[in-house]
Amino acid sequence: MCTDNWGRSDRNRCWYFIIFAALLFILSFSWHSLKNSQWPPRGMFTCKSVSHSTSDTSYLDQLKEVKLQRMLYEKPETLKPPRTDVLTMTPWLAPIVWNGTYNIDILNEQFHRRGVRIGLTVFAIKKYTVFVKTFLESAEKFFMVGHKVNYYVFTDRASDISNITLNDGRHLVVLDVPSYKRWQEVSMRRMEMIRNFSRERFIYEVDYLVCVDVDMRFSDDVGVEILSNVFGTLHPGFYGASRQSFTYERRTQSEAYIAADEGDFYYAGGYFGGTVEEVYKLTNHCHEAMMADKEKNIEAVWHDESYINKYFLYHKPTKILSPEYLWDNNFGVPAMLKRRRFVAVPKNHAQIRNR
Ligand code: 5GW
Ligand code: MN
Repeated sequence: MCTDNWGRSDRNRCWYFIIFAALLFILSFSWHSLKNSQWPPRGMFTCKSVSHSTSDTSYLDQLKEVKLQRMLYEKPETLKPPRTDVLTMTPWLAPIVWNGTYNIDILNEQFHRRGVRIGLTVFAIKKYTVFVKTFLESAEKFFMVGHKVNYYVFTDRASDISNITLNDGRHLVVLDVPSYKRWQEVSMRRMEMIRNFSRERFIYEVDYLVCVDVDMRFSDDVGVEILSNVFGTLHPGFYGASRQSFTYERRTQSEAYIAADEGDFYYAGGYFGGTVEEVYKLTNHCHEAMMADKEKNIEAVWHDESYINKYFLYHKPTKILSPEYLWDNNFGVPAMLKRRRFVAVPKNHAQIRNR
């Protein structure tokens, strides 16, 4: 078309035409993309087709239906909340579990249909083996009754753990672990050990972990209402306290440091849990923070509890247990406390803690 024997004006006209055609091409694609909100427009560049499956069936077609049975219960009342005396929801929409806020029949049905397995971890190092029998016997009566439960007892004195008879679907696993000389370290090293066993064992055996102190007894139901991705428990001594009176770590050098103008709740070190994956993340984070502090020759004021509080400040729990789930009768029985489900066993500090 633009051959040499054409005149100068012909050649110019030819170039104008090419530029005009190119503009038209670009404009038409722009219009196309505006109309279809797709850029680049299909076919503009050669593009590998995105295919997730070679057949006509999708992963979604294989999903099993989890359907509840017909159940009879009182309807929830939008304008009549079951509890008005306590906070039942955090500002990040995590439920705080109090008596009266949930229907255990609905929850049991849901968790049974999923066939959920629960691991309960507890440490009995040195003389604390004396607490194991009461702990396990009371758990058989009240903890996750009717569900699959593995008790994991971490101890340095396996021969002191007597075999108690367990109900169907429940197993006792005694795990040999080292003891540490300082009691602070006995308490803090729980994080490392739960982390290690989560990776090596728990992830293959259970869906959720519940990690608690052993110097306790169950005295009322503790069921699947506590389960969630990652949960903490309100400390019985601080549920009504101000931010300033929380005993967070206040030294800026520590990994557990929390500023005076931060903090949601004061969580207890002796009761947390969640999926094995989330408990792995929590315990790994806390253990690493403790090791970083150890390098700096600093140990947080309330040991593992301080690090958990820091963790939950920046990794908000998806559920929180009220002090019904962790009580000490030294605090009396306030009106808001309708049930005492898990209560501290009084201990003779001088006798139990030496050696
Ligand atoms: C020993 C001396 C002082 C503090 C703790 C211990 C200790 C704790 C121990 O010798 N052996 C042991 O297994 N523990 C574990 O750490 C227990 O599971 C215990 O429940 C947990 C936390 O220690 P506690 O229960 O004495 O802490 P508080 O704050 O509930 O009194
Ligand atoms: Mn305790």
